Amino acid sequence: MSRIAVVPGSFDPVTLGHLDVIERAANVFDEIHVLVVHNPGKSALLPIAQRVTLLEKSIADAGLRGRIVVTSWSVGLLVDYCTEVGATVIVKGIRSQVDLAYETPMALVNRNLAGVETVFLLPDPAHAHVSSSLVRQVASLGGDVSPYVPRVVADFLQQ
Ligand code: COD
Repeated sequence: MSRIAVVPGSFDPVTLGHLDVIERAANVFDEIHVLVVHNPGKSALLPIAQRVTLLEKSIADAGLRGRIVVTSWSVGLLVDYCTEVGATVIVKGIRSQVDLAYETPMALVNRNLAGVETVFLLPDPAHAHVSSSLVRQVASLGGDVSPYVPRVVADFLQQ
């Protein structure tokens, strides 16, 4: 039986930290669904469809191996998507104790709701300080975001 894992996020925009986690997940699981989900707690920069396009191009440019699907979800719980596609695992990237404290209650609720387990992966320390909100801030003030994001994202934000 092939193991499907969902890597969810706002990806607003995708960063090198996200890509690192997606690659690590693809090395562990048979099939990865990178899922763009609206986070109501954050004010968005990019429309969902744009985030999906930038993710697809970034994953292709990075030459990531394995079966990786990019899509979005806006009609219910994250675990509803997992059930729909037969995914048994959610993968989250953990940069710090703050991420762990934020993600742990969600992981427990997702397990209670649908029996979906959460696997936490540690990124390359080189990307551990990178976040989409930092990228949005640097870009909005005219700074160079190329050290933090895939080339296609840097080019897009520069336009
Ligand atoms: N290195 C490693 N990991 C990273 C990095 C980095 N540099 N940057 C981000 N990450 C990780 C984050 O820790 C997170 O795990 C993931 O990548 C996505 O990050 P973001 O910022 O793009 O997305 P978020 O944090 O806004 O997450 C949005 C979700 C929709 C995924 C989240 O809110 C969620 O899981 N919602 C569940 C909705 C639901 O069903 N709720 C009910 C039960 S809990």
